[in-house]
Amino acid sequence: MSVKPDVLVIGAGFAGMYAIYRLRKLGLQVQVLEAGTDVGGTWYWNRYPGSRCDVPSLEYSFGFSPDLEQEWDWPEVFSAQPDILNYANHIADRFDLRRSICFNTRATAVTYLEQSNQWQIDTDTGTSYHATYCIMATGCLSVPNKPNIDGAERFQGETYHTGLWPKEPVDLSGKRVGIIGTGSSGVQAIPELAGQAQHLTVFQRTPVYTVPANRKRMRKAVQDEFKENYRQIRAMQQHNRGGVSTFRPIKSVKPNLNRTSQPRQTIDIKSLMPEQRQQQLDQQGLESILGFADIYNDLEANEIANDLFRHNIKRRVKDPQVAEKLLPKNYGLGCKRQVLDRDYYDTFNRDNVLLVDVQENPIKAIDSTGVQTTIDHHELDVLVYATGFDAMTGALLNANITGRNGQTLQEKWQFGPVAYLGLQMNGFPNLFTVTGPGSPSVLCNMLVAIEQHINWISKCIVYLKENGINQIEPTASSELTWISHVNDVAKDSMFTAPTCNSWYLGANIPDKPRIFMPYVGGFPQYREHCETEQDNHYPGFTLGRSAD
Ligand code: N01
Repeated sequence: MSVKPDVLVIGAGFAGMYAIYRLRKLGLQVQVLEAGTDVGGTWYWNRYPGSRCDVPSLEYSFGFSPDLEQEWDWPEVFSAQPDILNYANHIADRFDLRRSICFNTRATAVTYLEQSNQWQIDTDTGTSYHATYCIMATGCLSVPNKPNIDGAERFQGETYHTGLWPKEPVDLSGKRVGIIGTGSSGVQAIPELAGQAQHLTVFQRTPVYTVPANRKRMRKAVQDEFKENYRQIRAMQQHNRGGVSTFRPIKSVKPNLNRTSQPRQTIDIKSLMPEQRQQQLDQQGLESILGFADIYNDLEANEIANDLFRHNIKRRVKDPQVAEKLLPKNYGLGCKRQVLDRDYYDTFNRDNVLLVDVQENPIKAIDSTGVQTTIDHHELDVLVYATGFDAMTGALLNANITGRNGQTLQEKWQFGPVAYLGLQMNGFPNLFTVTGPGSPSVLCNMLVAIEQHINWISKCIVYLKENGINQIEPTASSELTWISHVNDVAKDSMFTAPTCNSWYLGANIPDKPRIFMPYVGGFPQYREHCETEQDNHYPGFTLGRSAD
């Protein structure tokens, strides 16, 4: 006999997994629907060679269970995808989560039934599910973007997308491989593919600013020190803009363990003479340039830093013509998510790698044997799309969500996402989004953001139940006030500079409204706003009771 859940959750990535744990602890029945065959979300789908995280693993981990923190060991400071997926699997086993998940089940429609105050979720298995509350734990970077290139379906070779990489091993030996895209995924995959394939052709539209990734193995002494101090570290995360603590190991010395980028310096790049800047680059590395105080708010300072990056590329890449193509020119540091690499520029010194600049020489079509640009035809056995995602809104819009009065989410968001705190939308009662647009989301350590959202949602549902209430949705005015605040804090940042085109802005998807989607005001400020709502019994929301 099946039990009707209190809460339906879509997605069994880290958010869906933690939702099971949390909601069960609160005595609620929860059912998760997951399209994949197992847990892990992003880390389940993004198995491409070179895939790894840009947040240190001791921080990119859950804080809800001290036992979990103590028993799990990370092999590297910044983990590769298989290690993060192992962690996800361990959590699923340890907390017996899989019994609440229907795998191989994709939600095809999510509909609010007004009369019964229920959400109905139709799936591709033919089964429909019902519950009062629905949580969209569908991820921010989970809908792969595959550009519409003429003739793509005619390609006779193997085709892969980095965001949908197969579970089975892909053998590239002796093959001519092409890759389209040089964002974070492409930059990580390119050195690996070049090492495996007979030949690699890189189709680059926009060059990146990339810094060398931290490659350190985890030292036991450092990990032990983190484990001893985890309560303090988790508290520090709550007060950091990006949800990463400023904890530095003392006993195990060796600095620089715990950084995604160089800590902010108090000096300005403009205050240094050109030779001093060069000296810093030479002695402290390219990543130290990211720490200057002025480069994200002063265009002149930004351009000085951009130029140091270009200078570094010219030094690293032997062929000056290739180096020239790799120079980012039309936008500045801070516009896009910072890319981290392992041997990216050295890869272009290899004999088996060709760089094609598709700005200069656009892709005209794909045919049965390869890629045709305006001047060349590139014969390929394998074509890899590293072309990113329909970020933040893609998965929600694709889910066919219909709220009150038959209003679809597509209609509500036709000019861009409108939501309160990235948690709920007016007109869609009892539907929650995890790390949705208008929350810090992709600008924050995802696991910290996820825990905070699931804790908030769980507490909210318990409050409703305890108070005989079964409906909650934000008021239209709190939603609009919040969105205008989200826009205000983003408007003078590098993220929204006129020359900037990023997936944060939706600029990578044709016809997507250009709106800066995540909340740039920082995790602590955002969290306090959410807490104020709960402490004051949800003044920005309408609460109600309808027939069960
Ligand atoms: O996607 P992207 P991604 N013809 O959108 C190009 C996270 N992540 O998967 O810039 C030719 O950044 C496109 O060119 P352009 C991280 O948050 C994290 O790499 O649009 N090229 C671009 O070069 C990251 O930011 C990690 O001109 C086309 C590339 O494809 C986010 O995921 C690792 C094209 C897409 O880059 C997304 O990264 C991986 C076309 N028609 C991902 N269409 C880490 O933790 C698109 N492109 C380290």
